[in-house]
Amino acid sequence: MTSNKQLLEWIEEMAQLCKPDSIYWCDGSVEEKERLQQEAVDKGILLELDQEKLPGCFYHQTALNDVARTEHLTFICTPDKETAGPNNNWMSPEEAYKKAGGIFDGSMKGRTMFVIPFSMGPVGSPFSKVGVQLTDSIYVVLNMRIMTRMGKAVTNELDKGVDFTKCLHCTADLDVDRRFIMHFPQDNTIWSVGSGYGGNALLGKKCLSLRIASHIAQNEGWLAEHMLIMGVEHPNGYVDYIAAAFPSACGKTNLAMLIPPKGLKREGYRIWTIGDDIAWMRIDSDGALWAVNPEAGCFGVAPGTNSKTNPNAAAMVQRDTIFTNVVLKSDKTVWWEGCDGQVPHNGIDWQGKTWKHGMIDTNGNYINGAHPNSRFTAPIANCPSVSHRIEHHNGVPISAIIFGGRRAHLAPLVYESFNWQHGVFVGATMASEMTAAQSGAVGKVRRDPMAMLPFCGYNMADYFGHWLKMGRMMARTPKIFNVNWFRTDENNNFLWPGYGENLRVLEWIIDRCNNKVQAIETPIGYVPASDGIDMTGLNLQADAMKQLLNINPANWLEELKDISEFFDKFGDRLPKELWDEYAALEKRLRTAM
Ligand code: OXD
Ligand code: MN
Repeated sequence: MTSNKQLLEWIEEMAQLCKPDSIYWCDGSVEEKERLQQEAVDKGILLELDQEKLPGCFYHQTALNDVARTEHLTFICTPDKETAGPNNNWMSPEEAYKKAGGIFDGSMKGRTMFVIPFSMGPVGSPFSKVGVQLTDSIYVVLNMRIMTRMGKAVTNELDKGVDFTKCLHCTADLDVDRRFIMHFPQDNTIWSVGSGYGGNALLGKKCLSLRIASHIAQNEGWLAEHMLIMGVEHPNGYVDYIAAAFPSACGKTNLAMLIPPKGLKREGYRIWTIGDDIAWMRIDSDGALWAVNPEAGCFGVAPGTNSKTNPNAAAMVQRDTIFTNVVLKSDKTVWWEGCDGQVPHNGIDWQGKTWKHGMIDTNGNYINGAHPNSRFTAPIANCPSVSHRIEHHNGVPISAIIFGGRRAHLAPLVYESFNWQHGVFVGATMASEMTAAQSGAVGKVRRDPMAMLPFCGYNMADYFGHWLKMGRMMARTPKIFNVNWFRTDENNNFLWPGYGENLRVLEWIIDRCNNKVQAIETPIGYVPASDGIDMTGLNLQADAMKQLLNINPANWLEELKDISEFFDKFGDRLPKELWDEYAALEKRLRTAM
């Protein structure tokens, strides 16, 4: 319990609304974890996996209608609609509290209300924010235990009277028609009901660390971003840190945990993982940008993860991991499409059905055993490449910011913006083909500025303005780049091998940051010279690098039309600087035609 009066009063009020049979305060201890795991197993919420092969690992299956974030049911509830902006669904706070309140009312009858005190960021760091989540779900408690710093140490902070985000969550009846993920930035409050899926239910993650935090960051003068953080240790021992934003399920986890490929001219690189999804970045007293990962775990996409694509993640999930919606094998281990080892002949699929590899549906399509958005939840401390600096209260200094997305045809492998303002334009005009991480049309191109479209808790026009302002406040700005690992040839084959080989591109980026390599100026930014990226030991098809770096002004002019439609949505609120960048790019492209 706590001596924090405000917290006690809020819990009492929420308990009166949800009417649980009992209230349980989580202390975060190992004993508590083991007890809750056992209770979850007894209730059929978790299944214990083979503890010799996968020590500390469990398996969970969600409801069939609850497998991804539901952006159409996610709302920013500010007093006026303009503050939320055209990038968000909006509901007035009165209506939202009433609507969700009706579903929360009595929703925990017969259930326990768990109280989870948690810290995003190392407990007590100037970056960190405290939250308290109330939930009816043991699965959520056990996931929050991995994803956040949770329990007694945070209660001690709350006893000191620190401010906290009030996070109310109930799975209720998991009815998609009674599902809402509501954010009340003015009240520092989140209400999520009707879903147990990670991005909707682990409220420290997207809801607090991005939507609420982006609003706080705007007021306090820092950045809350959908970015991985990694350290690249040079052969001489110096470490450059990079923050990179990619839309959901576009390889942030793989990049953050990359293993240096064989054959680079300069040998002896080493990658250090700080975070794979979220970065909080502040300007320190040296005038540079410093970042922490507010999370303590990884909630990663399982399909495609194996010891070739991501050896570090493959090792990380061998213990203390919760697997959700993957294939359960008869030997009580797990499998997913693109997993290591033999393809199992049969198992239980993500829908709980008996599944055989090679089964096809009535349209002749392969039936997935694992859901394409099936996940692992694993402590980042178990990742072999984890950096000891994850616990540093002041974070790590950022040399480069990278934006990226899936673009089969348009964007080159890598380009560098001309300066911070142009870099903000590059981030603001990001677009990507959609993935299974959100319900919606997979493959459709959507504009996803800074990979924050689903996560920016306020009007994106103001968010762009905030980025511009941050640039003016820094004595030294990181350089801003754009990458595209997903460009294809005329037969739809990827031109770039990706994964570990991406270090070749990072090497060029870091060399640019350290003024060690020349670049070629193009209308969209600086690109590597034909010999700029170290290709030793890599067998690419002839002229692949030429295709990868090709910039087609006509296609970019076409893209500008879509960008202008997107910018128009923000009306006069869009910072003038972005239209200036737009006009300058258009001029450069026309000159190049
Ligand atoms: C995630 C997401 O889970 O972006 O990280 O959907
Ligand atoms: Mn994410």
